[in-house]
Amino acid sequence: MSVVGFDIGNENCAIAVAKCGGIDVLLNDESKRETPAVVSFGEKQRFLGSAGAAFATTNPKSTISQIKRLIGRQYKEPSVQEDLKLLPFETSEGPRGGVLIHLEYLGKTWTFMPVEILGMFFAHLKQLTEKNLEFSILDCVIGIPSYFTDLQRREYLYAADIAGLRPLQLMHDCTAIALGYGMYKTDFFGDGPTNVVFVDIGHSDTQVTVAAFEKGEMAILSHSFDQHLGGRDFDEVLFRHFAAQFKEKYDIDVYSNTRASIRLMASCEKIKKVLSANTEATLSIDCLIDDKDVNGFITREEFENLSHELLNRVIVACCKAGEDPGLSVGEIHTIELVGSGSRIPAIMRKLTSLFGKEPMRTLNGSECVSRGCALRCAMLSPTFHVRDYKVRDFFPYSIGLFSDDAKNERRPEIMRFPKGTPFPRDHIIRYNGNTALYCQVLYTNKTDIPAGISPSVGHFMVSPSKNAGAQRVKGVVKVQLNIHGIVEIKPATKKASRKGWARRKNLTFSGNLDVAMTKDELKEAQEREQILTEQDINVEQTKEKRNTLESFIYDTRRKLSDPIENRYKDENARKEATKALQTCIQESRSAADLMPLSQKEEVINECIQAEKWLIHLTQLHDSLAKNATPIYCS
Ligand code: ATP
Ligand code: K
Ligand code: MG
Repeated sequence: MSVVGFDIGNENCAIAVAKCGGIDVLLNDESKRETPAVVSFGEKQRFLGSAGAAFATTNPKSTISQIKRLIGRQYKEPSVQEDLKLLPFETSEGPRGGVLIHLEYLGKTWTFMPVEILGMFFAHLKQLTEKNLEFSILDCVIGIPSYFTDLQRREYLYAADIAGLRPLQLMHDCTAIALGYGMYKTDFFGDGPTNVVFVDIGHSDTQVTVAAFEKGEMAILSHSFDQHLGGRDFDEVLFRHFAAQFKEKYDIDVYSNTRASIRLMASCEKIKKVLSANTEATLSIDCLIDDKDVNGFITREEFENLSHELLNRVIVACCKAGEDPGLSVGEIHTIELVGSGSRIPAIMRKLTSLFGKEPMRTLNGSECVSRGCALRCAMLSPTFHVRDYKVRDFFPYSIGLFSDDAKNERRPEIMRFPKGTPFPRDHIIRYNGNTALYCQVLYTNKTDIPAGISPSVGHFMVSPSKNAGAQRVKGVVKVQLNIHGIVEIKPATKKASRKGWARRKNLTFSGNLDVAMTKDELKEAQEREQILTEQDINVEQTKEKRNTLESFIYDTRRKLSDPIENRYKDENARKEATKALQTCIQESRSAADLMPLSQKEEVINECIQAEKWLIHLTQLHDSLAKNATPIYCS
């Protein structure tokens, strides 16, 4: 029995499973512990994860990466437009203002919502896990950035649904890290809480969380973030630097060429890594544009100067994290640095001078999120017994419920989950009346929510049901900030006002909190996922069939081409081989019947070739047999 934790990074994903013996990080098809978050649409099949990443430069228009950046966001948001500029695939505005991805696949144009692509990727992670564990899985905990909005969280749940996963919780990345940290660390618990700052710098974002640990429990004191600051921004600094240099030196405009841009960006990421271990680095790319080979050189110092502003933003995020709980640096016990984006030495230096002590790297920086999630999943799963450990998380936004009466412009506030609310959390609102109550759910502090994001979470209406007539109806409505940090509203009816009459279902409820996907869209996405998966499986099976066919042909050829004397000795073997080849051809033909047209043709052609060959050999054999004198006859 195992339960699973997924870390979904913008670049790298990790899978951890909790077993009775502890927590393991799984290896993917390439025996790596991290799987690139990529879905590539090839000529006839999709390539996911590591296999997909290989197509980033050769098939850029149909290779979808950085999907996490597009989940639950609006096409027109300026930061989305910035992201899209760097992504080579085609997009447009989709349903409800979201992003729509367009690509060519299997001879036609497809459009996918980011949630569907994420669903495909989740399905891939699920498949990798199942292959490893050799049984199927359903329950999981998935890490999410703490800055995710209601809509982004909902989209994650839909993507999981498309993939056939059941997230017991969407867990804030840093809360997962802190859980893994607190659960196993027992040495520092003295009197009162021990405050630890976790800094996670990934590919596209930075998250900073302060947690207070005590024996048997932990509480998150703050989450802060810069959702547009990660390793890729440092790559971009180098990219701009070299693009300008190459313009001057070689008179080439890298920006004008998608493939060249992708290649230069990949080289910049490489030299960024080189600069983490060396004080200088060189770059050279063959035939970047117009057959021109380019060369570049940069020192670590130059790179740090170019990155000055980015480095300061890491500090800004850390300072914000200390503001909410009102902690001074003296009250911080330790700083733990995770995420591969944090490997730039200047970051360590900056943090050391901010906190007055050097941050630690005691955690495995690329596995700690998935490990924490797996641990959490074990805690939530009834099939595991985990030592009692209390986790109190912190909701980073303030959410308010406002009565949205057309006549009343003031929109009185009905209730609020203030920033920092531990969740899951329920709030009951009482309803007593005979008219409909319209409610708006809004983020109330615009400075907290990511820039460009709509403050609206949604709206809903509660009204007396028709059979209540004109009489006043009493009821309660449960507003919940659920375990995923999503607002849910449920009517919980009590009794009607007439004495002693217990009336159930006397309130009707309608709402539009759930705008991530319509039922039809979800159904369509699930059906498409099934079709696409079948296609992938078919192609894989075709490959297998072809391999078997080829090895059969090879094998039979070897047997049939044995020296003539052996053939007479081993007439049975020859017959068997011939028969086996015939069966193989037959099987391949019937498999081909189920395949899409283009593959069918290929397999049938192979079969025809094999048949011709078989006939030729049989004839050859027969004619030889007629003319030769058997050397040995029993
Ligand atoms: P996110 O958490 O933002 O969604 P992620 O979890 O996929 O993304 P990580 O795997 O933590 O991101 O980090 C990836 C980033 O780390 C990349 O930008 C990569 O270039 C960078 N990186 C990896 N190794 C080094 C290194 N040695 N020096 C500098 N940067 C590095
Ligand atoms: K990661
Ligand atoms: Mg990450």
